Amino acid sequence: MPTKEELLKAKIPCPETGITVRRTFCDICSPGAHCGVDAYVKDGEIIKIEGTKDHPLNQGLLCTKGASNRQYIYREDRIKTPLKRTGPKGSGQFAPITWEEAYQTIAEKLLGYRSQYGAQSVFFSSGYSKWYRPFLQRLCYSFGSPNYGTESGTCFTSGLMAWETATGFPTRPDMRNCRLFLGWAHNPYFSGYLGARNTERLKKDGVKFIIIDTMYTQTAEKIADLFLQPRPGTDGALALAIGNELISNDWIDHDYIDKYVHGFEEYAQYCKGFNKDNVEALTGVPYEKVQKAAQMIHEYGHPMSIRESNAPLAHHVNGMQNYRAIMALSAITGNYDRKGGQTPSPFTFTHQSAGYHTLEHEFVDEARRRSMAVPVGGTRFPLWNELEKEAQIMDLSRQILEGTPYPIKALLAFGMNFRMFPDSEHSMKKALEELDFFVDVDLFMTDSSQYADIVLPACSSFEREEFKCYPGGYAYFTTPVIPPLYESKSDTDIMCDLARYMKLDDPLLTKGYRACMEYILSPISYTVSQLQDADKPLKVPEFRPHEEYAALRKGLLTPTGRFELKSEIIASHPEWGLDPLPTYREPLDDVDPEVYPLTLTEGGRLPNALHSRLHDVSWLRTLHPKASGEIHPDDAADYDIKEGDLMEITTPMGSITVEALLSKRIQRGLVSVYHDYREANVSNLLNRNRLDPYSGFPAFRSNRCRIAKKGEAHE
Ligand SMILES: Nc1nc2c(c(=O)[nH]1)N[C@H]1C(S)=C(S)[C@@H](COP(=O)(O)OP(=O)(O)OC[C@H]3O[C@@H](n4cnc5c(=O)[nH]c(N)nc54)[C@H](O)[C@@H]3O)O[C@H]1N2
Ligand SMILES: Nc1nc2c(c(=O)[nH]1)N[C@H]1C(S)=C(S)[C@@H](COP(=O)(O)OP(=O)(O)OC[C@H]3O[C@@H](n4cnc5c(=O)[nH]c(N)nc54)[C@H](O)[C@@H]3O)O[C@H]1N2
Ligand SMILES: [Mo]
Repeated sequence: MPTKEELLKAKIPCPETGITVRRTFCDICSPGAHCGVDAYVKDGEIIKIEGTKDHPLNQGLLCTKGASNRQYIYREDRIKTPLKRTGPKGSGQFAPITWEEAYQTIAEKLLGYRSQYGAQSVFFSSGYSKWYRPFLQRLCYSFGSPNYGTESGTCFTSGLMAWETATGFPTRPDMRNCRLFLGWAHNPYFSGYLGARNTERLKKDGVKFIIIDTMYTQTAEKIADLFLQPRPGTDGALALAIGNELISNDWIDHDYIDKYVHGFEEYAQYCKGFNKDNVEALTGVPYEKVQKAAQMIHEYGHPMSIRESNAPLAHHVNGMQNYRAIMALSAITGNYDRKGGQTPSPFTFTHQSAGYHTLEHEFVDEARRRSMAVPVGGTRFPLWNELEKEAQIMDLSRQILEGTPYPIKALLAFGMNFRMFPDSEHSMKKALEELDFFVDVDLFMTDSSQYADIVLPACSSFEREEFKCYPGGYAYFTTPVIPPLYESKSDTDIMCDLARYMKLDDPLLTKGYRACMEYILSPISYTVSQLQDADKPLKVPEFRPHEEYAALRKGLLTPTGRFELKSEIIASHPEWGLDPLPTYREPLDDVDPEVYPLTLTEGGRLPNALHSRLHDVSWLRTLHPKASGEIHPDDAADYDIKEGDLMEITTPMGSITVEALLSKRIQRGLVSVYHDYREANVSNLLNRNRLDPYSGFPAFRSNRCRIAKKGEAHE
């Protein structure tokens, strides 16, 4: 028999050790994942974690980020109590206050701005976290402000808008049932490890892969049957050329187009402009590869599933139009609303499609008022405003600093990272300095929190209860595995408390998280307690799998009821100056190419990092310790730069210095920099006005730059 010490050392859960295993999930990365976690708890502390073996998503696996959860949640800079700022902004001088004082102050201030400047002068924002969003949105609308805006205004919404324009539905690839997978900017080895596992499984099952990426990635190397390497932001021209090739070879689905597609003739005509004479000059991809792609789509593309990755395709001044040009391939080959193609997937909860309905949208919409002002960004980005009816957060700093069309006085932020914004120093950081009142709710004391008037401590997913849905009809309701650390609270409790302190006329929100979730989940058979008792995701009886052609036959949610290659929403608003067809324009600005001969792409994902939140977690930081920039060895040779040298990258907006990494995976002429490093903030190199006029998205992935050697590797 092992001794108690041995059992403790091996962290064995049993009565002798007092260790218990409790279940929750990791919420560090994308809302789509949230892998199941078994937390080993002793005396209220998490001493070990493992992936949950019978979790339907991760089946026991965890990635590097997930495996570092203990270091993440026990970070030294966790905010311990509510704080109020006592020194100048940015000085780091704060004093602890009680929750009571914090709530009283916030309520008094926000209500004061509401009566003096109107409810729209208060902005309610969210960073990358998604789990609480319907609550924040409802809080905002119940307060009377139209200004709810989130990080999705740089991430996900451009792709969503492209689908809404064409079909009216959010849409996802039915990868599991396809014969050909078109992975457009798809490198799950870095950005979603479960996607990499699924991709490898399909490859073994004989699925064919076309991978289109600006870099020769692990996915290109291991998976691709055909690899195309365009220059950043030229994907629209490439997709239109593939469309042209499919049409001129008559490799399209005429019956499907006749019945379900709108604007084909005009689209086909427009595609003719992208052909063997210009495609290589426009995109860098040899025409033979375009032909080969079209041929593979013809041979294997029934069904064909396309994954257009939201961020790298959207992060260009022409991003949404490029995305629409790629989607068009699904329509002309008859793959939309088809098994193994791309399927309409209405959201179940917080941007996730799980195949059943909840009352999330009712929960938000019933608090929305008709008379509210135009949200921030609504005038500048009219298509966004038409489709999303939320604020486009990319226009927030401008409106704070300029005060037009109306002043923004206060910001209630859940997770604010000013480095998320282009030209951060002069945009969002400056705006935080200028704001009259800024409340930041976060787990950690961040560089942005330094500018807050009040800072509130949020707890992690291990310390709260939370609802989550998963594809395939699953519903999961966690229970806290440890109590909230220090005086931290769950974000949704903070929102509901604030609704009470401000005495908002919202009988549901003021009842708290549980009551709201019971309402939101009322269409499903399980109660919140039943879901919690199960301790793992349950399959909901109301789950309805995708039914081929159902949406097409019923009529899509577009003005014509068809898949609109030519958008009638855009056509009916000529004053917007936007094109109804997925037209193409060059992604780079007109900065002098003689002075800035290279292209800067930034924000590629790293397996060990997630935006700003993991660079301070030491296990993960050691995997990529320095801010770096990747270049092709031949470009490096031109500038006498060697691996590890210090390299200065300059754009018209400024310079940063990073470590040079040489890689043949990157194409010549391109410099790729990872983002959110405090000591080398690449966002500062970007022009904050280089935004996609369709979506308002910034051009993180295509800018002109130049480089210079700044020092030798050993310095
Ligand atoms: N330069 C550059 N900028 C980018 C991008 C890029 O590629 N390059 N990508 C864009 C994209 S796609 C995205 S998604 C965004 C990322 O958006 P960001 O909002 O920058 O993402 P994070 O840094 O992960 O999180 C922001 C803050 O939320 C806090 N936080 C974490 N969990 C919680 C929680 O449960 N509650 C609360 N209240 N706070 C929490 C974190 O500690 C952090 O301070 O950045 C965008 N900006
Ligand atoms: N480890 C980790 N995972 C993450 C995140 C993270 O920060 N870290 N962030 C999450 C978030 S918020 C998001 S939005 C997703 C993003 O997820 P992804 O889109 O998968 O991530 P990226 O690495 O930005 O881009 C994928 C590929 O697109 C290529 N690419 C870049 N620009 C272009 C282009 O113009 N055209 C083409 N064809 N390819 C291009 C890149 O070389 C890269 O290989 O990742 C999520 N997953
Ligand atoms: Mo994102």
